[in-house]
Amino acid sequence: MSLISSDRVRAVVGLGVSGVATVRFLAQQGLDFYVVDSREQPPGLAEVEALCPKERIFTGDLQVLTTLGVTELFVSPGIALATPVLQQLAADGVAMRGDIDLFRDYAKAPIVAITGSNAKSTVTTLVNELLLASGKRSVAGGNLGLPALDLLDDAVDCYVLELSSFQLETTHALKADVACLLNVSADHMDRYDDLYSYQRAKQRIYRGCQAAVCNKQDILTAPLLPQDTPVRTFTTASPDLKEFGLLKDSDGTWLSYGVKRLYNTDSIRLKGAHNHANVLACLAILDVMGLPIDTPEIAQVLAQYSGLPHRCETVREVNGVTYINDSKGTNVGATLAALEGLGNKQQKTLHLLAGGVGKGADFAPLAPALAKFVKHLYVFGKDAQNIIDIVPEGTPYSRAETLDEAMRALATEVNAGDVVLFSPACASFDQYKNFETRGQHFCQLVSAL
Ligand code: UMA
Ligand code: ADP
Repeated sequence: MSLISSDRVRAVVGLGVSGVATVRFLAQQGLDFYVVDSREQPPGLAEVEALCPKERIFTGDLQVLTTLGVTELFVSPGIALATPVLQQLAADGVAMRGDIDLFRDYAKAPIVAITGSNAKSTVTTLVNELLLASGKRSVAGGNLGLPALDLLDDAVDCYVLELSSFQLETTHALKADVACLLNVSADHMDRYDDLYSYQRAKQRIYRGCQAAVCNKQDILTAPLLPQDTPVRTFTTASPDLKEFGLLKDSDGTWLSYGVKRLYNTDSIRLKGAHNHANVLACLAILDVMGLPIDTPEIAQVLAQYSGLPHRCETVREVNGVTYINDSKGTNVGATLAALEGLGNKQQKTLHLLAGGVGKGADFAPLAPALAKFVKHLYVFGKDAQNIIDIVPEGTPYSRAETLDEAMRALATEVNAGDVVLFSPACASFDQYKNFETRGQHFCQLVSAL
């Protein structure tokens, strides 16, 4: 039986992967819908033409939505709700929903929902691995790549969803079993008026949740929930009694719960303080689900999980110089974490390659870390000048048009013992299709050295 009412006039807005998954799902339920995309030839058009009568598909302009008598829209995450035609329809009472809202209506198994400005994909994939190792039939998707609606399956024990602020804007009552907000730092400032409106979108993850996990060191992640909702916090400092954190002793640094030492950081493969925070968040999620966190199976996953490609990934060492690909560093917060995680406090060894599309970001928060850790900075791409504007005195920099050019400039500057960090602090779409192709290009340039 369909859960959604048949007297609504609905339209799927946008034909990327979320829109196509929504079309597929609505068609499977036997429901009628319109399909609209602002582009003449959207990527999913061919598949949608096989699922929906031609006279219900409109491409080239969203304005047509005002003529269809719609009452409910499924808006793709890449389309801002501030788009004038959507604002007009919302003011007329049309419901603005998204694929995650629809997923919520149909998902029967518990949902673990994860958001944050950074580390979402790392934590989502690791939680999924840990749940699988705990014997759960768990699946992961959402902003990670596989649209949530494609995950729906009655045989699943648990859904692990990575959610973006864009997806959360069109999700009204997620009611996750565990909702986790990892961190909030400025991103997508070309789509939000200010950090506060971006944070408000992120905080929607907590709506109606059964339990929450947040970051003790980031007040912007703190949830406002009924008092009896269990909340676990994590920190990279010493933990309070009912908190996940790091304890140091003569045997090293331990991932701990209160005073209980769980895992020595030497026994886990992910390195750097930011990754320790990520693992602590994963353990907090499992713990609040009532699952054991100190089993041999969990220990094995933590010892083996090396993270995803393009996230502080060591490419290779050439003549004593280590090259690191952090192409997924698409905002200031990610690049800061990489600089702090890899920088040497005693001696400046880092060569940072950065640039691309700044998405309206203020790069100033990078300045202290540049001064502290960076031996030479190389900037390229559309918003190179905005980065140059904040470079502190005493940090040498070179300006290039492209990554190839920046790599040529770098060749004469590096010495054995140095580390080359490709962490752009920017989106890639001025010169690349996405962060993956940008990262692959860096890896190719490094392979050719
Ligand atoms: N577009 C138009 N006109 C339209 C519809 C879309 O021009 O009518 C454009 C959008 O402006 C955007 C592009 O098409 O530039 C894709 O938008 P979309 O909403 O169709 O995107 P999907 O293909 O459905 O992919 C989305 C997420 N993309 C975005 O939020 C932009 C994917 O996250 C996600 O993996 C996928 O759903 C499955 O859930 C990508 C992403 O970049 C990786 N996310 C951002 C991030 O991580 O920072 C939020
Ligand atoms: P997201 O899915 O949120 O973009 P990823 O796991 O793909 O997150 O990592 C994105 C970027 O954030 C990478 O550059 C990675 O090195 C960096 N990063 C990973 N963990 C953290 C953290 N705890 N805080 C800040 N940045 C982080």
